[in-house]
Amino acid sequence: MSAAVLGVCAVAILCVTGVAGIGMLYPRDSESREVKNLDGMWNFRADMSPTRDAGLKQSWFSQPLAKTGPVIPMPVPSSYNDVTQDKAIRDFVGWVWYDRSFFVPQDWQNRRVVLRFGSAHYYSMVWVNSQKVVEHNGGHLPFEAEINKYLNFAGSNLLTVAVNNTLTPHTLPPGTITYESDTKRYPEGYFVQNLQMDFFNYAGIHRHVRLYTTPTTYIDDVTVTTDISDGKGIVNYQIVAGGSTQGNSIKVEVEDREGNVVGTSATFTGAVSIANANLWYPYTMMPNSPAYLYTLKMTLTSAAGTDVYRLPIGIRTVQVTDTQLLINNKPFYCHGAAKHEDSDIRGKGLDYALIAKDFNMLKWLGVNCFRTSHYPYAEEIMDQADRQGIMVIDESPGVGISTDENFSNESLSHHLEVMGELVRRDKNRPSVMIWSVANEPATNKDIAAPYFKSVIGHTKNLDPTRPVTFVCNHHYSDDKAIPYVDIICFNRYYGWYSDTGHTEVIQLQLGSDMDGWRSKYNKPLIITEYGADTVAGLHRDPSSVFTEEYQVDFMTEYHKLFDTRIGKYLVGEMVWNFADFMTKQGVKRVVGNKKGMLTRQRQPKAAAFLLRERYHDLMNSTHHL
Ligand code: BDP
Repeated sequence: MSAAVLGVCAVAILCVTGVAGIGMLYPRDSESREVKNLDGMWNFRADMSPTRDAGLKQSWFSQPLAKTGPVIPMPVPSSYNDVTQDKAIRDFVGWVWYDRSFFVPQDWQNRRVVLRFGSAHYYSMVWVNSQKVVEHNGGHLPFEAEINKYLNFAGSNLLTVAVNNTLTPHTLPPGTITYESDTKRYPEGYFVQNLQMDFFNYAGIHRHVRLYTTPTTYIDDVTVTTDISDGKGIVNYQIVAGGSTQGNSIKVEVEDREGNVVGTSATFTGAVSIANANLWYPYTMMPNSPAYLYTLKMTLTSAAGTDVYRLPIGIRTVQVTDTQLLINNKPFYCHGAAKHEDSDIRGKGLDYALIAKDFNMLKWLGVNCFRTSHYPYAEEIMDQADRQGIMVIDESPGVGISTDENFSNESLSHHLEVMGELVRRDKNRPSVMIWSVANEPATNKDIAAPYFKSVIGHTKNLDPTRPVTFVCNHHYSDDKAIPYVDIICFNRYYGWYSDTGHTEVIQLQLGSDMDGWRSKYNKPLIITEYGADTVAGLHRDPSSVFTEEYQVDFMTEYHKLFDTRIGKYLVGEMVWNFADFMTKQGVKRVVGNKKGMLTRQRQPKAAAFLLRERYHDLMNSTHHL
């Protein structure tokens, strides 16, 4: 088998992104728009052929999947890995196929019909009635296509999706395939996927699949930035219309929570000023009225009729000074957690019960910020951060960038493209306070300097209003990319991966490390990871590694040191991790990574109570306005 068969971008010429227009607005109902959900039980078939290309060669998209061979029911959204009892599906690498049928109302014929995927991991091809409508390269961001010309309005339609989870040196995250040719040790054609990240490569159609309609002239995109001036909230906006550009007019209204119109405008680009504005604050800064959201109502009138789109917006500013992170010009101390999006059974599939539980647990812990380690999370999760007032470090899937190939021009151009898709999706979210372009890349390499200069510069061009960073695990003496960031984010494991079991060295080592960063760069710091694997229910006194007592002792040492730097230059701490999560199998992982404050079932370990007490104290001492 050749690498070309599995490598998703081995077919580089075909690697087009599925960008229908400029915008990627979340599908919302309105008086001019309709949304139809295509979630549910789909037909599923993994292409188990030795080269994984039988489906493509035999055009499985040209007929219902069940006619090409055996299919099983597969929920959408979900990862396919943990749903069946079949190890071959759990560990599958290559193309999997999904299909389902659907109808569209006949009165949709005169509207624009868009098919939108919240995300599918990693490379997707989509056919409607056997005709290719879109391809998308990347596992964590939405893509869509206008499908009017492929639709049958008089009967059933067939929707077929092929998804390939192969990671290559140029995907984000990157990975490789090893082909074993020693037939004394491996069966013929044997290959394995090597991961460069510490989480399971869950795959499938992970988020909603939806159809939505708009008039043929429509609101395609809007960019909102906000400011505060003399007690007034300023909403700067830029609206882009799609379809016909002739003779369109726009009405812009800002509505408060009660639906009162508090500001208006009638230009595509402009600013609305709101007197006595209610600012968007994280819930820890404004417990009685957190996360105030206004609605930006846009009404586009054209020869095609009227299109209405409502966007929730928060008025707030974010700034970084030499020593502080400022929200609305007030110091903000981030006490948070890094997360993952996975859970039992569904893998990384969108799950509203899990989202609600996670936000309830975040607040129970007293968390006021989280990092979307190590990929963009579902829009429905980001909605809750906006609504509930939790700050987010919004991270790209740039995790595990380590080999020379990962720094190649091909990788760089994909990384720039992914940052474009991420900023386009999340630019209007008040909760997003910092963009993180990568986690733990090999920034000790010389090539990392131009690479990250370019990715960070590109992201700043896309959004000049937010700080940009990457998360670093190198020492200040050998890192090459920190000069380009606005705020230093770094991960440390003293007393775990080094000096294992020796909590007594943590304060000394961490203190000199942090002071070193500070004196070299004069920028504020957030520690974005520190943690110890802990098997819930394992106890030992005095503590030793993997016990609940050790996690408590370990964190206590970190906390003592943090307390000596808060108010100087440390502007945030984030524990690794919010909850246990699945990884590939390995001798260092006992059914996944166990550094969670919570088990994978979201039950607290002893350290969760320690963290809760600390975060609630910090809330009172550092935040109340
Ligand atoms: C850090 C990584 C994170 C890992 C963690 C660990 O950023 O993805 O899960 O280490 O080893 O280096 O637990």
